[in-house]
Amino acid sequence: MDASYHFSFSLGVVGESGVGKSALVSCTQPDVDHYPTAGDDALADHGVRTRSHTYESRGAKYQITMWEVPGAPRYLNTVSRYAAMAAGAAVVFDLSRRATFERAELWLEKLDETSPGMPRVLLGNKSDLPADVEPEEALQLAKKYSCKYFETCTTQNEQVPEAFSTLIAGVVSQIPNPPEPSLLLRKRIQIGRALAENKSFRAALFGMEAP
Ligand SMILES: Nc1nc2c(ncn2[C@@H]2O[C@H](COP(=O)(O)OP(=O)(O)OP(=O)(O)O)[C@@H](O)[C@H]2O)c(=O)[nH]1
Ligand SMILES: [Mg+2]
Repeated sequence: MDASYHFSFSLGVVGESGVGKSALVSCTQPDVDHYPTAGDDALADHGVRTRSHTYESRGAKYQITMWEVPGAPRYLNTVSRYAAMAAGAAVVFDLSRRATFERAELWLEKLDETSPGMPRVLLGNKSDLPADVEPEEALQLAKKYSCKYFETCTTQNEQVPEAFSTLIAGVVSQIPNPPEPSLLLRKRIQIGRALAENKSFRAALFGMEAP
């Protein structure tokens, strides 16, 4: 794991079983080997899978940990526990299976309960398949929960980078200037080792003179 980041935070990927959460995480992190989920999940960690990567923007390095909770109903409470630690979340449904769209609102509500105002995106995945959900309906749901909507396809990596960049930008834009630790913690963003140890960078961020 790269310890040279300035900030770190986690993002949740939630939604019904089989909508493509694991595929989306793999798409975002192509260098990491595929990992098992769903039926073959180890119950010891409540089926939660986490993976980290670094992301750079405007000279700052972020360590981003993505976690995915399997879509089976027995994991709904696990989501709340993890959502309480996340800085942002993607709620995913399968465009070709209407029932998963109807359940997406439950996941959005659940996130609102634990993390009101947290940056989120709504993803209608599998845009390569015949759609069972009208774009207007999904846009309306996204509007109700103040999030952006993307139609993604993991097999062709369509709209996946755009969707996660938007989510990450939403989190990054909440970093206060100066990055006061208690405000950061409220947004579930941690200060990384690079920021803690790099006095000149920290000084610039805090608007102080470098020693
Ligand atoms: N056609 C199509 N199939 C996809 C797409 N994304 C994922 N899939 C397929 O959908 C199935 C389920 O994908 P997963 O990523 O395992 O779904 P999941 O949401 O992680 O499921 P759980 O872990 O059980 O909650 C797999 O067979 C994927 O190959 C897509 O964009 N288009
Ligand atoms: Mg999965």
